Amino acid sequence: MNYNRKEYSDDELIALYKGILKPRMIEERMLVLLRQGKVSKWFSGIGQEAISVGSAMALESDEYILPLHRNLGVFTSREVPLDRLFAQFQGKKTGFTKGRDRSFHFGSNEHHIVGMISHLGPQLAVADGIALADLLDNREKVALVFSGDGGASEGDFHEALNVAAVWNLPVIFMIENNGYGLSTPSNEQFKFKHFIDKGPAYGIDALQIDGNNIVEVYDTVRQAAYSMRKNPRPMLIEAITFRMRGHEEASGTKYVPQELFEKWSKKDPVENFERYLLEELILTQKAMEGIREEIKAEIEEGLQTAFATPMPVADREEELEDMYAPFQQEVIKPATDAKTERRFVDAISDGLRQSMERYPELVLMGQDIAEYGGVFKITEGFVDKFGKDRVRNTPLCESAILGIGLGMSVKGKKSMVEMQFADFVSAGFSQIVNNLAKSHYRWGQNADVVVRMPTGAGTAAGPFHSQSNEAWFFHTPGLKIVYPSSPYDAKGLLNAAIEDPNPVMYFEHKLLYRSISQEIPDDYYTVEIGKARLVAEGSDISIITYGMGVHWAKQLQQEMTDISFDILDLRSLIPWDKEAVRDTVARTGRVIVLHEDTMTGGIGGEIAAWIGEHCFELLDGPVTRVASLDTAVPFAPPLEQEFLPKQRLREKVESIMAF
Ligand SMILES: Cc1ncc(C[n+]2csc(CCOP(=O)(O)OP(=O)(O)O)c2C)c(N)n1
Repeated sequence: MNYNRKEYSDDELIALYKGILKPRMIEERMLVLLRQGKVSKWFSGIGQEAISVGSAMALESDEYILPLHRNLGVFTSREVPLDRLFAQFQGKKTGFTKGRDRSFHFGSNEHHIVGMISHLGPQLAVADGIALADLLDNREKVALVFSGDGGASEGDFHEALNVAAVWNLPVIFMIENNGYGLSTPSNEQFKFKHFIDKGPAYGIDALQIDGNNIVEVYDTVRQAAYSMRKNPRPMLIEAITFRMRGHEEASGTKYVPQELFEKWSKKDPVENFERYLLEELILTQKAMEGIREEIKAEIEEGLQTAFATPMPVADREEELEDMYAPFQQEVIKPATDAKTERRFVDAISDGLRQSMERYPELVLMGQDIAEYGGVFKITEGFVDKFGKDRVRNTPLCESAILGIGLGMSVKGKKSMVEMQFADFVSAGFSQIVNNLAKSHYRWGQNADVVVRMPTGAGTAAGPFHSQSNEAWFFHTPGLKIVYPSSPYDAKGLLNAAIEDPNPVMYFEHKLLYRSISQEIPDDYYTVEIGKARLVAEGSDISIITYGMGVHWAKQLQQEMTDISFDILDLRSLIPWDKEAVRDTVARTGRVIVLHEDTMTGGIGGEIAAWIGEHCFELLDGPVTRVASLDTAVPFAPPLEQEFLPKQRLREKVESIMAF
């Protein structure tokens, strides 16, 4: 192997040697522990250490790295204490996730590392978000994120590279091309020859390097980072390497031709570098032995501490509490009595504008939200007021933008991501339910992101511009969900959602945008998240609902004047106001849970179940649900009217009253 040391001093080369030796020695020890049944699962990076170590050592210590499952060398190079690292592998509380996640699935802001989620690809956009935050704050930093050749087939890879290119984000995309994705060889994974061919297609500079040559990796990343700090832009580095062991230890290597192992064993990144250092008289055999002894002692000490730590004891309260970043909302009242009549759509816009004024760290991202003002014109005029840095038109890539929101949170920013229509959130679903929702529980990193969701039917817009999909998120711990039905709540809940450091799904019904208006305070104010609103107090029947359901219930109340309705607008779906639900049940004993979303698996099912379980003695009849038909949302108005639950509400009220 050809090492070109350039101007690097002996000390620098020795530091690289120590750097690459440590993960190798840890791995060798891990393999023994694995055979002894003391470690459950191991993804080996043997043969690929030069990439992790060379990259990590080339960056400044406060530049973020986003490693994957074979990048032990990143953690060791960032000097993560070995006892904590091993405790993490063993699921101990003294690891980085309190025993909640395994192996390398953790981040540590102290070490400027954001670890992976199993899905691989979503990691890439998080790096974009970190780089964007640095860029906006003129910090002259780069972020480096890893991808395997297999993971690069995911759509997330394309989205992250494309946004990074368009926004000139200083991200190094380090592709470890080791020839296999689990058992799948490259020729079954992609048709192109080299990843560097992809760079220019995105408008990104790309370099191919020998991933087994630590000096080459180190030097290339150093130079790239130096240039990118001064002239922010992404770069793609393809490191050619080989996976010397199975995908994980249990999966074996039968599917890999033996000659490849023979060929690549000659290129071992540790042995070759050792030989070079000896030949160049930079280190003696004896000095190397000394280094090995030191590392060995450190490993053994770390292992002893980790093994001596007991397994975690589950504490239910703590488990539930840690799903969310701690936050005690203080409800803010408007400073004056000044009020203006505003439509629902204008109330949202007003709240967003005032939140932008209040939080300089808030960045808005969405398709066509800048000069065009968004398809519903909610951000009209925002670019002139707040500038393009903070009001960002995005390419068409929901997943990347949501991941960027998480990356921005790592750097203390707030994001509001506008879905053009709530339906399109499915294209970014994994980022929300796997990354944003679980991040705080896993390693204590909150996702300070509000996702605005123009939702609902009634506009003859067909199956893909009309859906109610709040139930997709209702089932995901870690998210909050708010769903206003009035202009007052629309503004107050949006402000509250932006204040909250947790990921909040904010649903806004499109049909309400321009059909309702109300006098609302001119000043900034917030509405309490988790608090329902009693719309009408009555004694005959309760309608528990939210969003458009509130308006249907109110209309029916006006039509059926002989019945005394108690109408409860939940306003927040997670958390939802159990006390208010109990109170309404206590007042009437007859309950309908109404929502626009389809019936099966809808939120009404959960609320009805809770009432059955906790308010049984208060009931005078069965808890009933009224919801849309279990079909897609149809386009033609007569079909859509039949789909929606409005017509069935009256019948249900009559039947419950007759019960
Ligand atoms: C979305 C998703 N699909 C499938 C998997 C299962 N899986 C985990 S790693 C892996 C192979 C990844 O290959 P590559 O990106 O080349 O990285 P390598 O393991 O070779 O380092 C697969 C298929 C996964 N984790 N996530």
